[in-house]
Amino acid sequence: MLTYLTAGESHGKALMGIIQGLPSNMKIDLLSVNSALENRQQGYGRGGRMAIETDTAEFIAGIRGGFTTGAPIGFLVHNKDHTNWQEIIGATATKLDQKNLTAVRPGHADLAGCIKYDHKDARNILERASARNTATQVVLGNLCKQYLDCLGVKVSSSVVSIGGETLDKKIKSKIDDARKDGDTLGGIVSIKARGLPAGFGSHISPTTRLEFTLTSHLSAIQSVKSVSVGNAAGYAGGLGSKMHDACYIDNSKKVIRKTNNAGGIEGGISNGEDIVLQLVCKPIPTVMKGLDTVDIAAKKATKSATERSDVCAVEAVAVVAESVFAYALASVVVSTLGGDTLAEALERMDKKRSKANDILK
Ligand code: EPS
Repeated sequence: MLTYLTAGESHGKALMGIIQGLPSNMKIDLLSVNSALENRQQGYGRGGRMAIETDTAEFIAGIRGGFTTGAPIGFLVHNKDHTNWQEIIGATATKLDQKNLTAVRPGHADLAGCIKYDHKDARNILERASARNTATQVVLGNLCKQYLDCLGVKVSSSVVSIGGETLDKKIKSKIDDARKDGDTLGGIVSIKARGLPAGFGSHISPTTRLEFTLTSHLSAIQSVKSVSVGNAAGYAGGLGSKMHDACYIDNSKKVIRKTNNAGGIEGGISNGEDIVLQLVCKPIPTVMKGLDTVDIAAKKATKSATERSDVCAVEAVAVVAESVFAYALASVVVSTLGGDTLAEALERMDKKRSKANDILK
């Protein structure tokens, strides 16, 4: 079983993560982990924090001499900005009345979190709710991506649109306008896995369906409000005779398709086509021009608080989504193939692949 746990506050000393269940003897490309972290920091519309941080993973367990040992992999991502927050965030912090946030931001966890955990200062909520934690998901997701890569499965992502625009130039000017106007933007991200053979996930129970695992993890990313599989919008208006992906036989007696509206999943099981999902991301909830809200300390109407923030983080979400997707897919692959070592997983993956290719032979 593949599991992970993360901890850390946005302005705490460091973010941390542990992932357990990856096989032994897998070579880890540490540069790939750090370049994924760097990619997460990029994108037009990111805020001032990204100029402060140079996110890198410090591995402290489970990798020896560049190879996994089979033990839990533990790591830290240090927050450089913590030097400015030492007395405000942390176990020994004393200045608990500084940087309070009481004019709760609609769209953020501030209000619901304060109600749930009985806080009067949303700082206690937002530090953990912040998308800063996605750095840990990028680290562990990149390890999963490398695992899938070893097994011949390639995971990728792309930005489909931002603020309704699809062309780079229009996107940039839309982000510039939003920044000038003290506003924020969301968008759509697409993710894909190529090379996954048929037979992962199962129709036998709702929770064993591949969509269950993939969409539940993806929909829990901070800004994500919907996750769809394949050509969901097309299904809404299309005819069954046109929308379902007809099967044909090629010269080498393999089953092939000419379309992939199903996004590579039928009956909760991978069918050998690319796994394709789309995510809709909301605009960042810290809106500089302020939204109508309430101050939970002063108990009166006001405008929402403004923290330093991003105007648009959709490009970063693509990197995060790719990582979370890699984890979710790897968790299904690990459960299906098992294997303590990478060699065992590889042998079982080969068998799965030949089984799918040989159905007509
Ligand atoms: C983020 C770090 C945060 C924000 C952003 C994501 O840093 P700071 O709060 O110090 O500016 O830039 O978080 C949010 C937009 C949010 O709503 O929490 C990061 O590392 O990605």
